[in-house]
Formats: sequence, C-alpha cells, structure tokens
Amino acid sequence: MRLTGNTLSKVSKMLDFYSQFNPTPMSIKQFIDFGLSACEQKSYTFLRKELPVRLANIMKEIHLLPENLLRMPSVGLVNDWYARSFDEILEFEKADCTSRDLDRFCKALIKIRNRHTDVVLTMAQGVLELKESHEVDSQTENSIQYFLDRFYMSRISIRMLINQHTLLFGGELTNDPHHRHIGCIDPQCDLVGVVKDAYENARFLCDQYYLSSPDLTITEHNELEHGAPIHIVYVPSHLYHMLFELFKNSMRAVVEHHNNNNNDNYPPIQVTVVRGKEDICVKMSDRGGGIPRSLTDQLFHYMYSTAPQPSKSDAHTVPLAGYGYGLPISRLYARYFHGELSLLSCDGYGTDAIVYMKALSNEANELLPIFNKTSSRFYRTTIPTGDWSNQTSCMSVRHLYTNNFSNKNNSNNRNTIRNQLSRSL
Ligand code: P4A
Repeated sequence: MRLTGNTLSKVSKMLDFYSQFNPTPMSIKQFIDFGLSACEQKSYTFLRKELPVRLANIMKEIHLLPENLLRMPSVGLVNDWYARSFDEILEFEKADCTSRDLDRFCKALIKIRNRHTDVVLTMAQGVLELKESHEVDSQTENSIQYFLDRFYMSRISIRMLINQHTLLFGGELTNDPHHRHIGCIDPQCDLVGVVKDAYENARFLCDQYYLSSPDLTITEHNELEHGAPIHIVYVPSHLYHMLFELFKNSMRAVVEHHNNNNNDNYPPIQVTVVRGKEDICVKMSDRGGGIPRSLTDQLFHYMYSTAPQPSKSDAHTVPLAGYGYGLPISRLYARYFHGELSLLSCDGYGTDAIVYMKALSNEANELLPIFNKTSSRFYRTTIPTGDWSNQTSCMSVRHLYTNNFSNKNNSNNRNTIRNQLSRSL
C-alpha cells in the first residue's frame, strides 16, 4: 500500500521542520531515573517530539543516498515505512493527554516497532539489489558504509525509546515483583552470566554444525571491589547480541583452524571480564589462527558482508556462518552508549575482540547521528585519501630519480621531475 500524494507532501513539509532540531541524547542514568519516577504523561510529551526529530534526521539522510541505491525496490519500501511511521506519530502532535490518548500512543508505538522489524534485512536486500544491477565504485561504497552506520544507529536509538515507553507503560511488564529491570535496562546486570549465556547458545550452533566446540575459560577482575562479582547497569540484550556474535566468530575460527588435528582438543576461548574505574571490558581471546590486518577492517564493512553468499548449496552453513551484518551492528551497539568494539588479530595465531562499556551510567550517553551541513556534505564530496603514500597512486622521489638517473643534470629533466613531484604531493 503506497502513501497518497497528500500524505507525502505533508510528510515532506514536516520533515523540513523536525529535521531542524537535534536529537536529545539520553544517558543510561537518565533512562533509569525516568523509569523510576515513571510518569507516562511526561514520557508521552517527550516522545511525541523526540521520535519525529530522530525520524526526520535520518529520513533526510536517506534522501541523500546515491541515486541508484534509492531506486532499489527494497530501499523504497524502507523509505515508505519511515514516512508512514513519521506520519502516524505526528498525529499526536496536537493531541490531548487523556488516558485514551496515552493508550492510543502506546498502541501506535507497538505498531511502528512491528512495521520496522525487518528494516536491517530489507536494507541489506537493497544493497544486494544495487550490487547485482550496478557497478559500485569506492565512493558509493563509502557513502553506503557511512549511511548504514548512522541509519542503524538511529534505528537502535528509536527502538530503545519505544521499548522503554511500552515496557514501562504498555502493560508489557512481567508480574514478577522481583523483576528488577527498568524497561529494557538491568541495573544489576550479571556480566559473567551474560557471557556464559552467549557462549552456551553459540556452542549449541557450533556443536550442531561441527560436532564439537572449544571450551570457555573466564577470568574476572573487579578492580573496584576485589573478588566481588561484576554487575553493570546496561541493556542485557545489547550485550548478549555483541557477545553471541563474537563467540560465533571465535568458534568458527578455532574449529576451522584446528580442523586437521581432528582430536577435538581445541585451545579454549578465554574471556577476561574487568571492571575498572572508567571502563568495563570484556576481552575474548581465541587461537583461531587470526586474520591479516588487511582483512580486519573489512569485517566491519556492510558491502563486504553483503556478498550473495551463503550460496544455496551452502545453506547448511548458515547457522555459524557469521556472515551478514553481525560485526558492524555489534559495534554500533557498543558505540550506542559510548563504548567500543575492537578486533585485534595476530595473523597466524588468533584474535582478541574487546567490548568496552562505560562503567558510569551517567557517562553512558546515547551516541546519535545528527543531520546537518557536515553530514550532508559527506554524501556529495569525495573524502581525500591521496595525502598519504601508498604503493599504487604516489610517485616517489626514489622512483623519479631512478628513472632519470642517467641524465640528472639536464635542466629540462629537472623541471619535469619537479612538476611530477608537485603533482604527486
Ligand atoms: N580468523 N579469526 C577470525 C576469523 C578467522 C575471527 C573469522 C578466519 C573471519 C570471518 C568470520 C569469522 C571468523 C575471530 C574472532 C572474531 C572475528 C574474526 O571476533 O577469531 O566470519 C565473517
């Protein structure tokens, strides 16, 4: 069902209006404080402006995507979902705040959340459609990488807001009185518990596919209270998502690297969990043979991951394939609350993956994309890449000198060298 022309022109006008505002980042502490005082009217008043602002900021960027990507059917579909959801929230712009309005608002949010369930999949499909129909140059590839990071981050943040509101006020809460969650935040999240959970579920897939799996060892270091278990204030589902992804990668690397030994005696995956003053770290070390540095960055590229694999004949490899957007999106989850996810690999040996999180909930602020001059410029200009030497594009003095060695006193020739030098600098 397409949007009517009337709706589209209204949406377009309101997009201009709401995209002028910057999104308001919330810290985990603010989410908690807000959840504890739990005032539905306040949440409603905040969200009916904040959601359109966040939607408008990212919708403006969708419109700046390379022409040929925008024309892909899947991208058009996603664009329509956003326009529709934006329009549905605007309906509350001037609404009252009666309990009927609050109820309608909750239902609208749930409907929107369901509509957007398959956005990541559909966007990936759009990128595939582009790859199959066009030659994609590196500039387009850069724009897509830049856009998808911002687009998926925006989506994570919008879903966080919707989840908080519907969990707190939509009657989605469990009746368990000991349930300590505040929306989707666990103020006492058991870090090692989530590590074990993610490991067990990844191991299940690994066993199914490879008939064996590496063990896990955990080292815990609580620098603040020595010996005490580490609890963090965090969204357990985000943490689980990252760790599950990393475990799948590590297991696949370990099992495939030690394939020929055939004795199931894999070196264990070692996880170190640390609570420092400023950071919480989860380091996952495997001996899966590692990857060269030239490949590490690529594991975070959407275009690289969007290969038309796993092929149909490889359908049985899907469970632990690790293909798709696992790593780039996991890194977004880490960055969402100002953490980080890094891969450090020793080619020929193994890989360390580190998830960093902010130890203090008031420092764990949402990291949100903002639509402004800087972001829109990105889609139009080429990023300078020619100001560091590299093998293929830079002519070095040594090269020039060798070529002209035999007659270096020829002044004509010296000018040529200077001209070529200034061109290459
Ligand atoms: N060695 N190390 C890793 C991989 C290899 C690795 C690997 C061959 C590459 C791609 C992949 C899964 C694993 C690792 C841990 C990581 C990431 C990569 O977190 O041992 O799927 C795309």
